[in-house]
Amino acid sequence: MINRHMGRRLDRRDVLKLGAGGAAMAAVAGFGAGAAQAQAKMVLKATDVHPTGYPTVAAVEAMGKKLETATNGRLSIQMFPSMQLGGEKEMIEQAQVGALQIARISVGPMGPLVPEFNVFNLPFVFRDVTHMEKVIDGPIGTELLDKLSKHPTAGLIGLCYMNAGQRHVYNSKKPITKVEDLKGLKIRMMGNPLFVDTMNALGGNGVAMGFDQLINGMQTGVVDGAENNEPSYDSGQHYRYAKYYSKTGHLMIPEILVFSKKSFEAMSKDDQALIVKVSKEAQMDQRKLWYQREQESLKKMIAAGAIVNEVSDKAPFQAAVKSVWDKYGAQHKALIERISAVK
Ligand code: BDP
Repeated sequence: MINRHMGRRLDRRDVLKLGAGGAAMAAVAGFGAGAAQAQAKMVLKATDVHPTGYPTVAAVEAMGKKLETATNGRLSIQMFPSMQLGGEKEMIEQAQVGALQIARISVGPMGPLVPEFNVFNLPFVFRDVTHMEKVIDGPIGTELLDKLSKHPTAGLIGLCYMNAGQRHVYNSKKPITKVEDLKGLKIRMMGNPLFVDTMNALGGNGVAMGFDQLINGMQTGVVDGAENNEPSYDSGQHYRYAKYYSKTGHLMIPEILVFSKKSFEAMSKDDQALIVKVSKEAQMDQRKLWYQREQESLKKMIAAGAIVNEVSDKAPFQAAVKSVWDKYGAQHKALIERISAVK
């Protein structure tokens, strides 16, 4: 597969060849001894859809530096940014088989795997960013990460969350100031039926598509636009294809860092604990970078020609997505109540 923006994309065979710290782990299996495990050098492969310099990428790289320092270089992280290993779907699959260790993905595609995550994916579920941060930093956040880690077939360990601001609709046709403006617009949504239902409930036409397909989708007119936070819109240069950026703020979905369960279980308890510790620190490191980047991106995209508008009355948008809450929220009433009780 060729990715025009990044040069040749690695395919699954390359990934397996590059190894999941594979040689090191094979050596461990051969020795079968704890001592060998403690000494095995491992390069943890990490991936992200975003490019170098993006807050999530920088935070995971910083995590790698901490691992190197703490283990005298025995553990390190090699980052594959910019969708080099595919979109989020491919990233999840590779982590599941141990072909990569760390995938930084959105909670968005996690909903079909662990249904409780769909509560974070419900439109307008968080009052504001502070509310969202309190939820992910507190017991609910931890419980959901544990649910993922204990899931019998997901094959992933949930390490930590990261910030991703609010998602706003952008398109090539017109500014969205009221819910009726979405009518007839084809808007790319993340791969989870909840999001397509959300866009359809708002009156648009939701189209499920990988992030790695989006530019092509906008160029060919398969979609008129998409929805995302400012840093994604800016770093993907999506303003070149869809200049109207309307602050609908309909979704506030945290990011999640997942680790391959297969690889994790092959590591010593001490190494596992170290990875958990540095990832909790990464959750906070990323947050600082995020707030700076949001501001920078907003300035950059406006300078590049994006036309940004506020949406003053969100109430009709909230009313329109009631069917989504009925369909995906009814089975999680208690969790939703706990979330709204977080002050
Ligand atoms: C971005 C997330 C990224 C998602 C992307 C998307 O950081 O993980 O893949 O949105 O819309 O905000 O797919």
